[in-house]
Amino acid sequence: MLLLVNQAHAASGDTLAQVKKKGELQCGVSDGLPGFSNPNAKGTWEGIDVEFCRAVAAGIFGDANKVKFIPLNAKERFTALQSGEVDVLSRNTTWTLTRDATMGLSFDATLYYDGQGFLVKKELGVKSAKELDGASICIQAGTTTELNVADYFKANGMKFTPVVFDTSDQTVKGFESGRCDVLTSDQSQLYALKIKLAKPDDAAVLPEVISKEPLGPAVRQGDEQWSTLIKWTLYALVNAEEYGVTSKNVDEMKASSKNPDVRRLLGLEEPSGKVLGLVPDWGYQIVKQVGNYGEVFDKTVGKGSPLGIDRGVNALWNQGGFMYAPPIR
Ligand SMILES: N[C@@H](CCC(=O)N[C@@H](CS)C(=O)NCC(=O)O)C(=O)O
Repeated sequence: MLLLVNQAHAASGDTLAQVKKKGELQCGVSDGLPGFSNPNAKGTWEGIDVEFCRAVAAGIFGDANKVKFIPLNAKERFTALQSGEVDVLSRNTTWTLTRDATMGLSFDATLYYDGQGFLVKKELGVKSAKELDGASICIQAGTTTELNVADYFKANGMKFTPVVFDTSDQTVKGFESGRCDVLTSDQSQLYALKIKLAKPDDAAVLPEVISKEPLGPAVRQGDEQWSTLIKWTLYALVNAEEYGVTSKNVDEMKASSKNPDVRRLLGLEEPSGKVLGLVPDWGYQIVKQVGNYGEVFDKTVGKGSPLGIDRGVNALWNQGGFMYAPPIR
């Protein structure tokens, strides 16, 4: 019965109305992955995927805290979204053709451009993934990781033994306890997982990146208003960085900026957040409460975080990266 109700809800295309009625956004995140979505010592969720949901809530409610985080492992995540258990999946999930076209899901924007890599024990003396013929490899079930590693070994005429786990904790423990020679996952996650190891310096990330992993939010297909709102939340974060609006200067910008791009972002000129069904000053609320894309990147996965990842291709388009948002006008 619950499933029927949820399916009806999913099909009716009124996710925004349902979320407003509930008074909170239900956001599907990982079971715990530093930098992306991970509860801190106080039990508060942190990470770039978490901040994205907080930005969505800031736009809907004017309050970034109106989010309930629902941890999901890789295998459960799509069912949770399809059945209506979560309103949005923000869980280091790769946008692929099969997921977009055949699962009743919609991927509309990329929050973090990633690619798959390998973590090896230094004692193996391996310097390249091409030297991994015959290796045993710890992988998480239900991921693109599982599929890509098979492709890579096949393409390079090599063999491997998969050692498959359901959660990242189990995968790391498997690697640490010697169940496998190598751990493979999205590269960003290798940095996150490496810091979880008892002896992080005994492991090394190999140079090869074997796939494209555009990670971003997914929603149910068939609710255009919701898809639009989700992607424009990301565009607000990115545009804010491009226009130099930060959580620190946003009040000053609101009071004195004459730049029409900034004024529209902050809801001072039309079109305001109302066209998305959001609070009129959606951009102001997002930047004030969550920060711009660069600030979010920095504190979660970037140089201001334990992961210390470079912006790389996740830099703005005008700084050599891929982050490009359509104009707010
Ligand atoms: N981006 C890939 C991999 C996603 C994935 O689940 N990676 C694992 C490897 S670290 C993970 O995040 N685990 C955390 C968890 O199970 O909650 C996908 O969408 O399939």
